[in-house]
Amino acid sequence: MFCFQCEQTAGCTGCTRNAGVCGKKSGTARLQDKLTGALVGLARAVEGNEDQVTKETDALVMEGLFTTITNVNFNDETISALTSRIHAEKDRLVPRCLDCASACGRNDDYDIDSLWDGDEDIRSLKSLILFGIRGVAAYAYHAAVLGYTDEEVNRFFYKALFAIGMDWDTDELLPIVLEVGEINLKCMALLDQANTETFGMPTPTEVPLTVEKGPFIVISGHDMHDLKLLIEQTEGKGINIYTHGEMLPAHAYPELKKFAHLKGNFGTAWQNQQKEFASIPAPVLFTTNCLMPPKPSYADRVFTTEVVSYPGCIHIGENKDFTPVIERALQLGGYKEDQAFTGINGGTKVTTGFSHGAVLSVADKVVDAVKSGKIKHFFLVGGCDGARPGRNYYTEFVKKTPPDTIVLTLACGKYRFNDLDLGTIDGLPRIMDMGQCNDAYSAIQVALALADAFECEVNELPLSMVLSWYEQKAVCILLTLLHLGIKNILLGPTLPAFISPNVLNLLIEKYNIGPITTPDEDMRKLLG
Ligand code: FSO
Ligand code: SF4
Repeated sequence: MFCFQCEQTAGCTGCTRNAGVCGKKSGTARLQDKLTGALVGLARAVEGNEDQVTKETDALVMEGLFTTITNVNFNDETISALTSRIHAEKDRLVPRCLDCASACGRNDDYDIDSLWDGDEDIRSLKSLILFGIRGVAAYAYHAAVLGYTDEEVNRFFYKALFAIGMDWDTDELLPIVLEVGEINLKCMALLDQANTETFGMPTPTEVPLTVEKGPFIVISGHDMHDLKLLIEQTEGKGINIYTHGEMLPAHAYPELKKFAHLKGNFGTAWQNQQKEFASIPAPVLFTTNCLMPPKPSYADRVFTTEVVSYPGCIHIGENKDFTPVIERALQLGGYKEDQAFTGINGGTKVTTGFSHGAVLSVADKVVDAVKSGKIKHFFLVGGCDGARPGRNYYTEFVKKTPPDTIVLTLACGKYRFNDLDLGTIDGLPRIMDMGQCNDAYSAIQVALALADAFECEVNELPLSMVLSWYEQKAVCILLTLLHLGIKNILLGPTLPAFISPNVLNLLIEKYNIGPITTPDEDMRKLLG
């Protein structure tokens, strides 16, 4: 196998043995490569047949790309079935192919090995495109579930997949890399619209970390629609719901927080799940990544839905009947007494919901505080968490931020510090959780509004971005920031293995992107 799409890749170069660091087996990796090759084949078949593309074709492409994101699907059976559906769709688009004896290469599946074994700069740029659109597809999928789609976003998937299959040089590929960022901005806006129009504008909300006695269900992942359905199906049944990981921001949406049995948040970021789920008397439902191979101690309590799948775990299908999860919760019964859990730093509650709507509603206050010198600097410390030991950098960095600075955060990396009480500035909390990784859209909106208020470029604001990455959604968000021309981003804990030295030099030259060093040194540099 060869896979180097995430931050924990073996030796910071690539997973090549019988299984990846994430637990993906080599056979599954091969099937995911085949699936991706089939998607390129489908994109080739779409070329010239655009009028034949239906919303089912688009949905299939989103599903195929999302399925191959790290920690989503470990199930050979579902991956193979999905590849067959992609082949069937290609045959529908180009039925004549089946009877044609000459191999024209126009509609063939792409052999992804030719990408992994190719020139390192081309491999680097194509990887940025491929991993980037995997991330975009996840966001497009969540929006589509709520009934929101965007033609331009959907069309771009075919363009990008087609490019991956072509023998193009760096000059041809580089603009497409940046276009991934542009399209992702549109896609995050679409998902923001889908979430806020469906569930209301998030408002700052305190979320307890205590699990109350009695039956409960833990729900993980990013899919708010699944959470809503689970909340509705458990209403009046004496079952409480606790969010986990990236589901935490759900507590801030008016149409979700109105349910009294959506009680609080359980656990921290994804990489701690094998320890945190081992002994809870409750089932866990995964709606997206990040699923780790379940340990025997709790495997029979793990349920999956949508594109998430793990062999042996019960999957809730399209009918969205959560009865098996509900029955398991009642059977397990929950805790006999309330359990007071804490965050990583000992805090008993966290706060979320600082969406663009919430922050911009107090924009005057923020601008005044900057003008009067009460706020000297903003840090966006956000992104994914992960298991690599160096990630405590982010906790240390936040602890070292001076009292006249604000920390904006988002995604699961915040669990390193979101239970810290850093106080307030003029009533504004010093740590503001803007939401999930896709809510980078909120951070961008706030940055643009501040630039507007101060009549300057975003790069001229007293704002620094200190980002952590793990999987492919972080790739598309990074490309969005580059598309917006944002400079001086610090990225860690390690740089992506798929960035070749030449591509890295290019990013440094154009955007002055750099690796994190130590909290002290970076703080000095950023405030200097
Ligand atoms: Fe984290 Fe996992 Fe949201 Fe990712 S839970 S790592 S970037 O899936 O998507 O932040
Ligand atoms: Fe390795 Fe990450 Fe690929 Fe898993 S997703 S096989 S850990 S590079």
